[in-house]
Amino acid sequence: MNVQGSFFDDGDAAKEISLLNGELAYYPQFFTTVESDDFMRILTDSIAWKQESMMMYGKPVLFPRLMAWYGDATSSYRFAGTTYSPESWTPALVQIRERITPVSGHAFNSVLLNLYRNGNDSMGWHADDEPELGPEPVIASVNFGATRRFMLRYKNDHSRKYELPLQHGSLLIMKGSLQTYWEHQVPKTTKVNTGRINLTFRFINP
Ligand SMILES: O=C(O)CCC(=O)C(=O)O
Repeated sequence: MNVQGSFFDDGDAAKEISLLNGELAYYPQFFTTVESDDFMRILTDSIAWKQESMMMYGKPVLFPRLMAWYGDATSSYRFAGTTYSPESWTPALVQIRERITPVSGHAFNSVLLNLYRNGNDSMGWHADDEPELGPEPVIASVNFGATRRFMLRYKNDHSRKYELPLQHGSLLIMKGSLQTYWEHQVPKTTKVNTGRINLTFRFINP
């Protein structure tokens, strides 16, 4: 695979990454290990996880992961053909949001949570470019649990790629025109047998 850039060996310093037509900021140890262990446990136990499905060729197909949608009452979100109404913010989600808001320089009114039970769970290529997110959305992605590969590819030239290992306690901010020009995925892997929770904080235009 032609990976154009990655920083598996770059240590734990925060980084700003400028891609062609897209910006990322990565904070590998945004939360301490103790905080991250606590959030992993609390979110696993307290979130209303569901295995949702989408229609493909007239048949329901289960998403290969568990999901949940939380936020302000006004922040319904439509993706993959279904409109999701938010559950109310929990104390842990409010705490995480308060920590990431000043760094992101952006207000968030909702969060999509994904629980990857092991390496067999995944998310396919897509961009977070739904109209209710606006033209250049700032999306803050928080990660707890197993490290998984976060891969990006340029929409008009799939040989242009980038990838990051999103580790326990990390924060990744996606911004600028990233969602217009790039897609991302979390592929399956046989190397991971443990769970991972990803939270993407968003602002939905009511
Ligand atoms: O799990 C991840 O890191 C990716 C999540 C994602 O792509 C999304 O929520 O749109």
